[in-house]
Amino acid sequence: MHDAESPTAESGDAIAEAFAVVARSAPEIRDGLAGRRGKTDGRNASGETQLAADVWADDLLEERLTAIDEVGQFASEERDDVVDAGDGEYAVTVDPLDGSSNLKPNNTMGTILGVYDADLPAPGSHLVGAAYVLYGPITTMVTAREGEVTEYVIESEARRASEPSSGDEPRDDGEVRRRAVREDVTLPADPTVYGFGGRVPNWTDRFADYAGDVEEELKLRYGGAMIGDVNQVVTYGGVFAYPELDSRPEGKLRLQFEGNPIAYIVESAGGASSNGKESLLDADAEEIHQRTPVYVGNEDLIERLEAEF
Ligand code: FDP
Repeated sequence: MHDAESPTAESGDAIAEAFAVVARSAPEIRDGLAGRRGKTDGRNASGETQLAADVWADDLLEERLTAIDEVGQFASEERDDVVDAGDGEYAVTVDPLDGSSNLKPNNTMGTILGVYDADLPAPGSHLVGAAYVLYGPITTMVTAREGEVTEYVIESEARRASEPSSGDEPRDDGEVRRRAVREDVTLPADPTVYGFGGRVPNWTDRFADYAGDVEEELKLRYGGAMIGDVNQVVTYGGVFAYPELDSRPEGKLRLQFEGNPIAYIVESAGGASSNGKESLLDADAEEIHQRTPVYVGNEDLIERLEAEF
C-alpha cells in the first residue's frame, strides 16, 4: 500500500483524494443501479440517450469531487460544460458509467476518472493520475499515478460483514475498504485477447486488415463496455480498440473522459496507446467532448497497427 493512499496522507493530495472519493462512491453507485435502469428524456453532449443511472452517478461524483479543495474544474461525459469548482490547480474528468448500455442486459460497466494538472480540455500529457472502477462480479478499481498501477478490490461494510476475512491488511475509506490485490500491474508479455468495437462493415479497410491479422493470433473477448474490455487486456495482454469507422473517422470514444485516462493507465502498465498515428497522450485536445479512435494494448500490437496505418 502506498503511503499517499493512507487516510491521513490523503488530505492535501488531490490525486489520492480523488481516488478515495471514487472508491468510496463505487459501492453506492453499484447498489443504486438496480432502480435506475430506465431512460430519461435527456441526451448527453454527444447526443446519446441518458439513463437515470448515468445522471444520478454523475451528480453524485460531481458533488464529491468538486468538494476536494485542490479541484478547480470538473467535467463529465454526461454534462455539456466544464464546471468551475474554484481555485484548485487540478481538473477532474469522469465518465460516471462507462458502458451504460450494458445496464439493461445486466452486464459489466465501469466508472472512469482522470486527474489533470491543467485547464480542460487538456492533452493526456497533463494527466497526473487516472483510475477506473469495474462493476463486474467483484467491484475492482485500478489506479495509476507516477508510473505505478495498482488493482484493488472494493468492499463495502455490509458486504464485508457477510464475507470471511481474506487475511490481507484492510484499508478503510470510511465504510469502504480498498484492498490491494495486484501491485505494479503490468500487461503480460505474451498477449492472448482482443476486443474491437464498432460494426465490422463500418470498419475502414486498413483497420479490417489489421483486425484480420490480430484474429489469427489472439482470441476474441468483447463485452461492449470499454472498461470491461480494457481490463481483459490489462489482465491477459492483448489489444482493445474502438477504431475509426468509415462513417465516423473520429470513432466513438471521448478523448478527455475515456481515451486519455485509459491510455495513461495502459501506458503506466507498460503497454501503449494510439489514435492511429500517435500516442493518445500526445494528441491535441481541442474540445471537451472531442472523440477519438482508441487503440490500447501491448506495445508490439500498437506499433504494428501504426505501421500498417
Ligand atoms: P456505452 O455507449 O454503452 O456507454 O463510450 C461508451 C461505450 O459504451 C464504451 O464503453 C463501449 O466500448 C462502446 O461505447 C460500445 O459502443 P457500441 O455500442 O458501438 O459497441
